[in-house]
Amino acid sequence: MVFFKCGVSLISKLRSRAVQQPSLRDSVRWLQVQTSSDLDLHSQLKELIPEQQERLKKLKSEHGKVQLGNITVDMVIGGMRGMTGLLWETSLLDPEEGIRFRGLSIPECQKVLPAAKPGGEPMPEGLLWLLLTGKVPTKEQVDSLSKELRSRSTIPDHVYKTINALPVNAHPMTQFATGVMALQVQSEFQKAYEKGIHKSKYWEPTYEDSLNLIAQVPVVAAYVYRRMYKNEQVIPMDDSLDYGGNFAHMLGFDSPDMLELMRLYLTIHSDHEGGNVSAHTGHLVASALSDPYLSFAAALNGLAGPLHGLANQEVLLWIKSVVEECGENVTKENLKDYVWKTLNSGKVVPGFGHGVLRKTDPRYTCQREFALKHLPDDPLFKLVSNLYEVVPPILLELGKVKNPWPNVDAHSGVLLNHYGLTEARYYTVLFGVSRAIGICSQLIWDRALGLPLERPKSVTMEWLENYCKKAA
Ligand code: NMX
Ligand code: MLT
Repeated sequence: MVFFKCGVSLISKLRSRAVQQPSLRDSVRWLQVQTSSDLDLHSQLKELIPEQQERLKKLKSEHGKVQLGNITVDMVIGGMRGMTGLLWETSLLDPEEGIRFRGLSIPECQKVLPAAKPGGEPMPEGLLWLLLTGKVPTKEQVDSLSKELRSRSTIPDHVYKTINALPVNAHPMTQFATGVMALQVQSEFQKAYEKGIHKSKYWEPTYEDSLNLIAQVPVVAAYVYRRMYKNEQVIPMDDSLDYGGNFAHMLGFDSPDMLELMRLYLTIHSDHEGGNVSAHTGHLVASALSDPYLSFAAALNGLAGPLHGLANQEVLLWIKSVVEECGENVTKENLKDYVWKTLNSGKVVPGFGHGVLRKTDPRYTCQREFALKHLPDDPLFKLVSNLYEVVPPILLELGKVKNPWPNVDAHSGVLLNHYGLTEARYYTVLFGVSRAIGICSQLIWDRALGLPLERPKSVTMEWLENYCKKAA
């Protein structure tokens, strides 16, 4: 019996495409139609974990010595770009096509994941279920998970007091990461480890911490927003709302379109395979058996850098500076001049370029589609559309940029701004709330599969020089 919104046809289509595309075949192989009516995510995982443990054991014993290409000096000194060195089960990034969550692209997720309203955007709880189990959940399962997350969302009072100890104008990411660190006090993993727990059971308290963390980050994030920008007037959770809808509500935005935007936003920012700075940081810190709170707080500190998640803030501030200097109806010629002015002052054009992607980010495209549907006449959206035409040729002209196309951050700010969330410095917190879903999902699997301490080898320049001399 199949409990699945769009029926078997889409999965059949995916499977037949997977047969034609070997890269897709591996990711889709694990994706299954949800065949159980069990509403409990934990019992689903309990069933899946032994299978996947066996799969990893077999991979190690049968193929452990297979070589995966060659590592070059460029890769060693160039931020490990292009070096395959991490196991990350929840998603896989193709440079041309973009992200796939457990084998499903963003448009496919938009089709098959349950929505809060008919034909609406996917619910992030559904994506969480997909990332954790590799299965598309039913609407009933997603509703049950929404309820469970609400039941886990109570924040201990000391968390608010800890945030309040910071100046109210401290960067929102500093306040948010501080709040996450304060939540750590309740870690079930830490308690279990202190008591003594067998390593085969690590995933269970990690699961508890992860679901609690995912449930609580929107509440902490909304508190930071209301503290900073709305005279500390906190809005309580609405028990009738889902995860994404509730987050928008607690921030103070109740229009149905903003609720839909938040569901889409939290879904698409959640996971981007393992090598990006935040996911990799979370995974690295967790590899020392640090609990999910410690690991995720570390990830947030990476996300707060301007080359990574802070770029969403930088994009809107940059766009506003364009408007300030050139007006809202800026011509393409003036835009070109402004882009060159930015580059000539030694800065990057925020929202463009990527460490892996070599085409327009599908997360940009789906936000553009949202804008075309809901706010086609917004002046800043028009400006973003013009930038899509103006920036890539200029970046190509520079001759060194590997990907001149827009990334996820090029678009998110103008959508939020349109619905009244105008405080750009806050935007990276939204990215962070979403990323808890991806990082924690993988972390549960890190523990279930018993992944080891991460500890790559480093060398000095002298070592490299000597090595290259010998190799010449
Ligand atoms: N504007 C100006 N220069 C750029 C840009 C850009 N948007 N993108 C890349 N370059 C430069 C880069 O700084 C480097 O210059 P140099 O050799 O002088 O150091 C050169 O082009 C080669 O860089 P790439 O190999 O193309 O890119 P890399 O993988 O090193 O970096 C980013 C990727 C995303 C850090 C880079 O494209 C960038 O700085 N983009 C703007 C910031 C941004 O939008 N970040 C958000 C990324 C997505 N996210 O959410 O994390
Ligand atoms: C992300 O979502 O993490 C960014 O696109 C950066 C990356 O993937 O490297």
